[in-house]
Amino acid sequence: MTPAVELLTPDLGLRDGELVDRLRRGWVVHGPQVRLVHPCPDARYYQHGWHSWSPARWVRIDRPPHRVEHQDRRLQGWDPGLDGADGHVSHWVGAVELPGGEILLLGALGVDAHVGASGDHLWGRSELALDWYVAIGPAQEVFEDYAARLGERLGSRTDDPGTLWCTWYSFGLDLSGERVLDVLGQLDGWPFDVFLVDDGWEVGVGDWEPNHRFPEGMTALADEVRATGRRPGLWLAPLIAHENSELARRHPDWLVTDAAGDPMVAGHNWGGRYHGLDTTHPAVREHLVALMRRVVHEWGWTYLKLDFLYAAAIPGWRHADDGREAAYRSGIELIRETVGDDVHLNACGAPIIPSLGVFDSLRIGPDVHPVWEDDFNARYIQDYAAPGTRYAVSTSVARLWLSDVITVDPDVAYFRTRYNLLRPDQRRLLADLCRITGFLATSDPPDWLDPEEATQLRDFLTQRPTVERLDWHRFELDGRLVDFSAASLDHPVADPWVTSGVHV
Ligand code: 9PG
Repeated sequence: MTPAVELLTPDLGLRDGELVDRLRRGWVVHGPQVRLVHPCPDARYYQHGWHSWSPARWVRIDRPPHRVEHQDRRLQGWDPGLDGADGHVSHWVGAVELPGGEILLLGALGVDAHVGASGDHLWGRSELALDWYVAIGPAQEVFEDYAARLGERLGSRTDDPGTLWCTWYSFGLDLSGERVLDVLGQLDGWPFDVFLVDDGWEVGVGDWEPNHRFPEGMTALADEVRATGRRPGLWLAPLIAHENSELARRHPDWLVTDAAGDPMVAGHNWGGRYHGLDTTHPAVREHLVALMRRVVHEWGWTYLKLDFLYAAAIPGWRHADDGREAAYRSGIELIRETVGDDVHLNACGAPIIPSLGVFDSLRIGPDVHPVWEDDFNARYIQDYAAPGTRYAVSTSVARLWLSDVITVDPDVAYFRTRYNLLRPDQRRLLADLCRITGFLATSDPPDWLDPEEATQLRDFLTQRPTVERLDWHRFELDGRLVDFSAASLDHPVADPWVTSGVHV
């Protein structure tokens, strides 16, 4: 069936048949707004969240939009700039399933743009006029095509950092130089290329100096890592400042503010509020250059996980006002320029499309967790940006189409049963997702693993299975079927009898 797509942008002057032909080949239209009328009000809509942790999935257009309303909703990935928007809203890209199984996709070829679906139309809006990609075809093909066009506009940058060991998912903030050296010792003989010191080493979020638990200092620690033949990796959140940080106290004018000049709250963590830095402010730009020079050129860390990045793109007042995602992008471009091309930059909590072409790898889902889904969360608020292996797998699978333009990071896999409530099949699904992306990371310390778990981890790090994608959720790994439907938070295809017991 040929869908009756009506494209209501000015001056197209095309009749329907001609239009559909063009859309099958993929088409670029220009303007601040696009409206596409489609014949499928009860179909599913591909909703794409703002940053790494925000959900991406297929939702039914005729279900009420699901928004998490609590004080942390910014952190949870809902862009407050979209409050009041009608229907289901997306960032940069959305798509509708058409009868017969193909999709109609509308995607911005630039930043500061939104897409939404309500009733029988798909709309796109941006603050400034920009190019939009519109296409009809099989889902994977159309998404990959869109990604290729994005790559042409924003740049594409992929880099396999190799196998990675990260402190976060075993030790969290309970970190010290001593503990880091202990794990480094345990990893002797294990094939890890990168050793990543995650959150917990710093004096404060905004104050990027080692705390008292790291008396050896960051240069000596990077040297210790390098001496084991691994690349030293460090976590930092350079675009935020905690309310208690010295940076926030000394330089309130460096922060994104409200109209009254008070710092905007970008989220809550580390026992308080944190704010986003105004990356258009000349003093902030000087500060970022000095910080990156210190971490990379003075201390010697060459893999950086830059986190909570969305905070530099929240709505608010800035020194220069050319769009908030454009402001973010000018900040990360400055970081890239400062560190050079050889440093691997990993983006986390990052607005997705504005990060392309600058970062080497990008977290495409929320945090994994030694729990499939939190019971309270699943039952009551259904916040899919929260830590939970189900949420991480579901969102990451829905963003695999980005793989050609940036190395995608689905977070770490678990092999341990210690301190872990994941069932064996849930652990395997997560590890299979990591194998599919080729991003191979864990936080399991060898001394937490029994011999069988250790073998599984070693296989994970050393085997590179051939991957074939069968459809949106199903893959073959060395001929073995892997089906992500069990983790998926997609709404089922229209079925009037399925009304209870499903996620909103
Ligand atoms: C370090 C961690 C790890 C992790 C990141 C990020 O409060 N929160 O809602 C919240 C969300 C995400 C989060 C931490 C807290 O995780 O994704 O890998 O680096 O920061 O603090």
